[in-house]
Amino acid sequence: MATTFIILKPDAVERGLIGEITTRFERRGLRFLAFELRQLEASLVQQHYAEHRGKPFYDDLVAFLTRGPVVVGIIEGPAQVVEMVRTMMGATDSAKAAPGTIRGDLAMLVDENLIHGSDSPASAEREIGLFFPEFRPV
Ligand code: DAT
Ligand code: MG
Repeated sequence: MATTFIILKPDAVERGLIGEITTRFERRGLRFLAFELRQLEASLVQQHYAEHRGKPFYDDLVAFLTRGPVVVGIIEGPAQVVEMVRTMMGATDSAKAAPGTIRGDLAMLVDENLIHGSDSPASAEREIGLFFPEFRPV
């Protein structure tokens, strides 16, 4: 088994899509090990998205992630769970995301794209450490 990290972004919470998105993961057979509604501090979002610092969309990205509550979660699944969750999310630009994916079914913008999911096992470990410093896999 392996774990990955997700954020249901403020647009998902505002639009009442927490249940819809969560259900997709649960119906797939994946399991939440942590699931929490939180208002994020800009400093934490900046650390989380450090790889994008300096890009034209960076400031708007941080403002977006802090404009309202998000859900942060840890998902457990098979060894490929990081990739499974990324596939279920769809392409970053929701307008190009395939039907059947979360972004392809429920969103149409590149910035307000509903969900973050770790992009590699190393990112998952780093992000779980940032958002759930107390978490220890059992
Ligand atoms: P992903 O969230 O699919 O991992 P990413 O890590 O490349 O995508 O970018 C992080 C977030 O930044 C993304 O979910 C939305 C925003 N973003 C990325 N590219 C963007 C762009 N060209 N214009 C506006 N926002 C963008
Ligand atoms: Mg990313």
